Amino acid sequence: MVFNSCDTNQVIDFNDLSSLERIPFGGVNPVPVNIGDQIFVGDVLHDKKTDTYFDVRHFRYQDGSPNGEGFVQIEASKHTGGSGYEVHFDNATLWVRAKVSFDIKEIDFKYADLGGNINLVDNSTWYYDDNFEMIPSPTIPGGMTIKVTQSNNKGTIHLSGKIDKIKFPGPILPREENFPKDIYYIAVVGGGQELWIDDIILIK
Ligand SMILES: [Ca+2]
Ligand SMILES: [Ca+2]
Repeated sequence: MVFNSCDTNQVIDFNDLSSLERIPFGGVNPVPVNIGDQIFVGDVLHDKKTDTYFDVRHFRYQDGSPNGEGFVQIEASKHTGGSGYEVHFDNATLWVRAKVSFDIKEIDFKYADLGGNINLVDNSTWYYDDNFEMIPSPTIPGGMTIKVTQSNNKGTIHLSGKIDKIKFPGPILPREENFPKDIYYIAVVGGGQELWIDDIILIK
């Protein structure tokens, strides 16, 4: 899906390192983000350009148990087909807190799944599966409509339909007590064990 430059959809491409900062667990002072820095569960990744916050949370296994040892990192790896840098997930999920002036109608993102399993949170429903394309479509029980286009381990996810703002469901791990509880998240774009994502587009 292509948007022209006057569209007000919000695109987060992770390409400008000077726009990114990490708020370490338990801290208030942001630190710079360099290529390959591990941003752990409990930390926050902030994109200053779009004023979007990403809470790094645990990866959850099929039985619901959490893995709190994971992290994300910015890489120049080019797995997803996006431009510039992309985000690598190692047993983690990213929760989006976006300060947008419009209701989110659709969400797109590019991904590459090079191993392990994935998480996706559809409103308040957690999914665990081998691959995004195995999530039953088009309408998944949390109420969103999902379209997965995948070829050779990479693809695009398009979410539409009922995209709620959701409240933080409460801390699962001690490090997650750091996250604000009184604000809404627009969605979780997902996470995985050996996953890369890029070009998150929040669509009016
Ligand atoms: Ca990028
Ligand atoms: Ca997989």
